[in-house]
Amino acid sequence: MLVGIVGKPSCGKSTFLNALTMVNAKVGDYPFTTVDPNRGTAYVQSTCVCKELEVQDNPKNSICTDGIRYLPIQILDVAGLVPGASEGRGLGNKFLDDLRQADVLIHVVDASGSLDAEGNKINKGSWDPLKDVSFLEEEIDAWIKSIIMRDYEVMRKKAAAEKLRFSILLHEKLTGLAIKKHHIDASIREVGIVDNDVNTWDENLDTLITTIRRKSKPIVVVANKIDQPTSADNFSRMQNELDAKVFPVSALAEVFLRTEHEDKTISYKQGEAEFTMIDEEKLGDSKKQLLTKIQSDLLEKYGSTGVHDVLTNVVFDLLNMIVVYPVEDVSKFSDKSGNVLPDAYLVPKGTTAIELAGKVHSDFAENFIHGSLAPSGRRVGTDYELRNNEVIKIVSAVK
Ligand SMILES: Nc1nc2c(ncn2[C@@H]2O[C@H](COP(=O)(O)OP(=O)(O)OP(=O)(O)O)[C@@H](O)[C@H]2O)c(=O)[nH]1
Ligand SMILES: [Mg+2]
Repeated sequence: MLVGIVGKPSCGKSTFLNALTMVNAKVGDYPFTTVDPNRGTAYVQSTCVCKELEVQDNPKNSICTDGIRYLPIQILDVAGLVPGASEGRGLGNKFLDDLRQADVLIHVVDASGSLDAEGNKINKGSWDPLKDVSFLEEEIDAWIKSIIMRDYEVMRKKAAAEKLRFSILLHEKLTGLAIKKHHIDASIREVGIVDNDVNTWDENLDTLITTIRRKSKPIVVVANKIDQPTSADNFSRMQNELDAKVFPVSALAEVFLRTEHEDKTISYKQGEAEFTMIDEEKLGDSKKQLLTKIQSDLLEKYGSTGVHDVLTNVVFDLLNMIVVYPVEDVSKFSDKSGNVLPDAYLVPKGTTAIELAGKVHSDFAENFIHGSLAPSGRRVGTDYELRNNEVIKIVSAVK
């Protein structure tokens, strides 16, 4: 799974990536600080099944601390997007091409309304952040359309001559954008296009593209810079007027708290509503004042800096993921080498035993015999739908 961070220049994308991952991507108060994308690994939290099973685990592909599993998620922070990017403005299609593989987008918006469409500083509060949301959606749609239009006539002719289904040609065209066949099929049904009637496509193409984009690259909105005085009102308007889920966030405050935690001046755990001061002398007066302000204006008001709530929501609500634990030994919950609950997999809700087998090893799906659930040992077949925190052995003919 790849999460893309998008938004106009200087809205705080790289700061948000740093807040999630602490990778130290370059941050600057001028547009296009980021040109080449920055990648990082963030960790989403889930209650580990080790607690329920009362075992001590030895995680391999994830981390477990105090009964909480931390599962790695790949995050990509790209260059800023300006209106007209799909026609080459700003860094143009480079930005968009970097996003090809993203399965979901986090749209970082400057909620304080202090940057114009191009990310230049303007008077505080003088820009309406709601406009950023529609701009971005329109740009992504225009980009997908430009890819389709390159071969639209050829596709049309081919479909008419060979009586082919449009969805198959469209999938071939869009597969490089991590757009799956089921996204296209569901969108065609929703828009009411007749798959093998070319004439019904033309008039519905724009609606179809928007529908495909919503399904294949869903967006959550981050109302960033919520620490600024002009942000609160904009945030409530965004919450009321947008279809997307909106989160109040201060990426800068999260980076500050985590840096101080690493410096051992405070004790702070990601996502929490409080911190404790450890070394007041080392902190000094100005940092102490800033911390008091963060406590009263941000943590007490919004419950946290918001950064981690966004990731949790993306993974478990928007993408509807569950966590499952494949093992080799159902009585010990271990792999071949005896590691207990070594791997935790994030899979979409509704994933079947055979689909999980394919994710663990492609040969396992082809040679699937059955699944065995732990601790009961109950046998399940190919179509068995996995539940959250299921521990399962895949039994296959492959040794
Ligand atoms: N007050 C405040 N400032 C922030 C916050 N997040 C980022 N900033 C500031 O916004 C400016 C731009 O931050 P970046 O993270 O470089 O923004 P970007 O979106 O990556 O910018 P480009 O790479 O140029 O597209 C910097 O001066 C940051 O310190 C925040 O939550 N609150
Ligand atoms: Mg950046």
